[in-house]
Amino acid sequence: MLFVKALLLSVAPVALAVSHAVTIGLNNTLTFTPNQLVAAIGDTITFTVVARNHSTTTTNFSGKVCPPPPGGVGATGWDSGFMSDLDGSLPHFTYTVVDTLPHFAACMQNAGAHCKAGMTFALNPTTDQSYDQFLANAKASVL
Ligand SMILES: *[C@@H]1O[C@H](CO)[C@@H](O)[C@H](O)[C@H]1NC(C)=O
Ligand SMILES: *[C@@H]1O[C@H](CO)[C@@H](O)[C@H](O)[C@H]1NC(C)=O
Ligand SMILES: *[C@@H]1O[C@H](CO)[C@@H](O)[C@H](O)[C@H]1NC(C)=O
Ligand SMILES: [Cu+2]
Repeated sequence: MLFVKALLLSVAPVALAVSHAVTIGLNNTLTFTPNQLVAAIGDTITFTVVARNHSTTTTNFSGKVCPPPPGGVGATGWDSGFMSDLDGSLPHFTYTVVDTLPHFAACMQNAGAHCKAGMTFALNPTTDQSYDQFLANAKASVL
């Protein structure tokens, strides 16, 4: 019994990276599905555009949320650049999570119009910086 316990402890928890999938433009809408998720360091998030021409680009939680700036906000943020599915190629972009900070992203298409329409996404949002508040900030953003 003691031996079994020791054996179990020795093979104890190895955190396995999870691959998360986010769909951009489902049903030809200005959306990220899901629009928020919790992910751990080492996990990957693959964003796939399934309609039209969009981006996933980090931006500020508040203030001038839209449009997100080229290159994205934050040293550990991301910017897919424009990805067009107008040719049906289902382009995708993969981000590997490197910290536990909240990250807020939006689509930069149409000079921020998609972002302002609510095309937004949050990675590891918090109580203080919630997805719903970010969405409200995006909709209130002055282009
Ligand atoms: C897409 O369409 C399906 C089926 O009608 C619906 O269940 C889903 O909520 C829609 N999603 C979005 C983001 O429009
Ligand atoms: C995607 O959108 C960007 C920005 O509007 C534009 O420059 C680019 O030409 C578009 N791509 C396609 C294939 O239409
Ligand atoms: C984002 O916020 C930072 C810090 O407040 C600011 O310096 C920067 O200009 C903002 N960027 C945009 C695109 O609004
Ligand atoms: Cu868009």
